[in-house]
Amino acid sequence: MDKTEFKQCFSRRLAEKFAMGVADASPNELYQTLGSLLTSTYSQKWQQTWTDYREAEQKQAYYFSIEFLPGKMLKSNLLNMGWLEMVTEGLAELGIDLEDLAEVEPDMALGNGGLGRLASCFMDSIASMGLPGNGNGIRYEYGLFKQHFVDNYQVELPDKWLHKGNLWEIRKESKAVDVHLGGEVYLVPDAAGNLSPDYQGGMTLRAVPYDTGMVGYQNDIVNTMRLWSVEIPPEEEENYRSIEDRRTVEDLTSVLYPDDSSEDGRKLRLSQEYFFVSAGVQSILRYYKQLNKPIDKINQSVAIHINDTHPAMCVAEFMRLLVDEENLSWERAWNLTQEVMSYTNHTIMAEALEKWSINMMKSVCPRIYQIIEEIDRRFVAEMTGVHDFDLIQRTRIIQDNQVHMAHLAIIGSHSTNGVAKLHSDLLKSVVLHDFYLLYPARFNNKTNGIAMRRWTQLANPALSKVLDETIGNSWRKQPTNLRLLLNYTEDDHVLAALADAKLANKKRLAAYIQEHCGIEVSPQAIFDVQIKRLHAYKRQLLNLLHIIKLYLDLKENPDLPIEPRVFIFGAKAAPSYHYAKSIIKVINETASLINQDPTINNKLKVVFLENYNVSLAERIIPAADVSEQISLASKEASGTSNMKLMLNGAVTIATLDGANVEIRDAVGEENIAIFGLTESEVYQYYENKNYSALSIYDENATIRKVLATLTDGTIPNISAEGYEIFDSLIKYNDEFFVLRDFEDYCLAQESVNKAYQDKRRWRQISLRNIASAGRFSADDTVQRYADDIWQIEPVFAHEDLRGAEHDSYLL
Ligand code: 26Q
Repeated sequence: MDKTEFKQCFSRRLAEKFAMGVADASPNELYQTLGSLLTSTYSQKWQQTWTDYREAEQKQAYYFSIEFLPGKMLKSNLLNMGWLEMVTEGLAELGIDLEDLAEVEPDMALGNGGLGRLASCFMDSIASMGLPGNGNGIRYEYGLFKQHFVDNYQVELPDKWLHKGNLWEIRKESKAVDVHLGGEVYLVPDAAGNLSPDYQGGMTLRAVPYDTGMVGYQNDIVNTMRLWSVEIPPEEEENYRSIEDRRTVEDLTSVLYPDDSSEDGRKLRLSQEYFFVSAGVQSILRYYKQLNKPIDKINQSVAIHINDTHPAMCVAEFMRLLVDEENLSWERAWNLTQEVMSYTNHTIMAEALEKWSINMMKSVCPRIYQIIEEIDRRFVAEMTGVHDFDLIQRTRIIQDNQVHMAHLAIIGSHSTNGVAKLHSDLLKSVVLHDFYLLYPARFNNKTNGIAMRRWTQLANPALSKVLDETIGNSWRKQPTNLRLLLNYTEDDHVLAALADAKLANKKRLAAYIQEHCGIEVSPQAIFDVQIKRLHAYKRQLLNLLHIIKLYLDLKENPDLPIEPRVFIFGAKAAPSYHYAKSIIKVINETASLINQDPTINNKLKVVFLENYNVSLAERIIPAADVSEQISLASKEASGTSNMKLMLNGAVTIATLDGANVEIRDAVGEENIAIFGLTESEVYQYYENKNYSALSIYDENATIRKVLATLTDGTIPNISAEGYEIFDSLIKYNDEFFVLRDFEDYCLAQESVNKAYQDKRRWRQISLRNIASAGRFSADDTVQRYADDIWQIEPVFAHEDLRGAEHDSYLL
C-alpha cells in the first residue's frame, strides 16, 4: 500500500466507523481507526499463517507464561508490517501526529517485570524468525496496578486497561474449553476394569480464549498469543445466581498478582495457574487431534514451554489428558510428557521457589494432586537403590506436606535452563545441584535477549538514524552488525552525531520530568538511571546511600569538582512489601530535600518517576547516560534492562551478576564500571557466616555519617522508614551486603564521573557499548531455544503455499 492509498483508506475507515472527518476526530477515534485498519490488513496473513502451520504439519511451540508485558502495540505492529514510515508521513499530511494517537493506547501490562517483558520480547522474536510458536496466558481484567505518589508514599490504583475495549484481541468463543475446579475425585473401575476418575462436586468453568496477532518483522507471519478469560458456562447459569457466587468465578481472571520474586501461596493464585494451564493444554490436544495423527506421536508436533514454575502443572495436566481421556498407559504418557515439556528457571531467591500445600492443591485440583502423587511415588521408586536416600528425599516433589513446583517441572521435562551463564552455572552448582546430579544432560543455558526493534527502532529513532547514516541499515535485520560501528571510534563526526542523538533524547525526557514532576533538570547533566522493580536484592538503597554521600560532600565543599548529575529512578514495589515501600518513601524525601536545596546549585537532582512501565522505559532508556545494575552478585538471574540501556549507549556501572558478566565480556573491561563482591565471595560469607555489617559501620566514618541522615532528621518526614532501613542494615546485619559494597561502589561512581569529564572518551565508551549490544538480540536467543530445546523450524512451505498476490500487506 502506498501513502496515497493509505490516506484514502484511513479517511474512508474513519467515516465508516465514526461518521467523521479528520478535523472532528479525537486522538482516540483516530487511534481506533488506524488500529482497525491494521488488524483488518494483517488478519489475512494471520489466517494464512494458521493454514500454513496446519498444512505443513510442522512441530509448534507453546510458551506458557502467567505474565505477558507487551506495552503498546500500535507502533510495533506498524514497524513489523513495514508501514511505520509510510503511515507517519501519510498521517502528517492529514495533519495528524502519529505520536499523539499512539499515546492513547493503554499499556498492556499483564506482567510484573522482567519475566513478563521477556515473554513479550520472545513473542515478537518467534514471529520475526518465522518460527511456529504461540503464547498461552491469562487475560487479566486489570493489569499491574498504577503507581501514584501521595505524600511521597506509593499508592496503588487499579489498571482498568480494557475500559475502552482492546482492538488487538479477537474473542474466539468457538474455541472455548471447560475447566473443572474443586470438588472431589474418586477412582472407579470402568467396564474394562481400568480405574477412571469420577468427579464429585466442584465447579465447571468456561475458559474463553482471546487471541492477539503477533506480527513478524516484515515476513508475512502472524503468530498467536492466546489469553484465557473465565466465564460461567450458559448451562451452569442457574448454579450461579447470587452476586457472591458470580464474583467468585469472575475473580479468577480479574487481577494479576503484583508480587514479583516472592511466593504468595494464595488459593486464587493456584486456581489461576490451573485454569490457564488446563485451558491451554486442552486446546493444544484438541487441535492436535483434528490433525488426525496418532496421540502417541504428539511429541513430534508439540513443544510446551513452562516459563518459571507458575505453569508447572502443565506436566500433570498433560498426563491427566493422556491417561484419563486418551487412555494411554502411564509409561507411554510419561515419556511423551517429558519429551514435550521444557522449563526455564528465572530466580535463585529461595523465597520465590513456588510451593503449595497439599491441602490447597487437593482442594483446587484434586485429580492433578493425585497425578502428582503418582509421579512422585514413581520417581522415588525409580531412584531408590540408584541414588542415596537423602538425595531422593531432597529432590522428590512432595515433602513436608508441600508440593515443590520446580521439582515437578524438572522431573517432568527434558530441559531445564537458566537465563544467563552465571545463573545457569549457579543452578547446577548450588540451587538445583541435587537435580544436576540426577539429570546432568537436562541442564543448559539460554542467556536472555531483547527485542532489538522495539528498543532501538521504535524507542530511539534519533539513534537509529545515525546508525543508518554511519553503517547502513543492515543492523535492523542483523543486530550483530552493530559491530561495524567500531570502525568509527576515532571519527569525531560520528561521535558528535551519536552525542547529538543522546542530547535530543535527554531533552525530551527533561521535558517529561518538568511536566510530570515539576523538576527542572539540565540535559547537559549526567542522566543516571536505575529502572526495575523495587526489591532489596536489587539494592536501590545502595544507589540512595551514594546520593546521600554526594549531597553531604557537596554541603561540606560546594566547589567539589563533580559533573552535574540527575539520578533517575523508576520502580514499583509490591503492595504488600513494606520494606520496599519504605525505600521509595525515603528516596522521594531525599529527592525533595536535595532538589530544593539552593546550595547544591543544581549539581545534583533526584527524580523518581511515577508508574514505571514499558512506555516509560521507552522514554527513559534512550536518554540514559549511566545504567545502574547493582544487585548483590548471585541474586539477579539475568536482568534485561541492562541490555536495553547498553544498546542505547548508556555506560554500565555493575556488579558481576546475571548477564552483567556477559555484558562486560562483550564490551570489554575498560568500557564498563565493575565493582563489588563477586558471587563466590558472597557464597564464602554464607559459608563462613562471618559477615558483620556492624564492624563495617564501626570502622567506616563515611558510612556512619551517611546512615545518620536516616534517623537524625536531615532527611525530613521519614522517622519510621529511616529507622526501619537503618535497622535492616545494622540490627539485622544487612542481608544484601549493601555496606560491604558501598566503598567500592563510590569508587566506581567516581571513575564514571571522571570518564564523563573527558567528553571524547565518554563518547567512545558509549559507542563501544552500542556496537557490542547486538549479541543480546532475542531473535538469537529464541533461535537457540528453537534449535536446542523445542526442535522447531520455520515453515519453509510458506512461500509456496501462498500466491504472489498476498506478498505484501495489500488491502
Ligand atoms: C509467584 C507466586 C505468587 C505470586 C507471584 C509470583 C511471581 C510473580 C512474578 C514470582 C516471580 C515473578 C517474576 C520474576 C521475574 O521477573 N524474574 C526476572 O526474570 C527476568 C527474565 O528472565 C530476569 O532477567 C530477572 O533477573 C529476574 O529477576
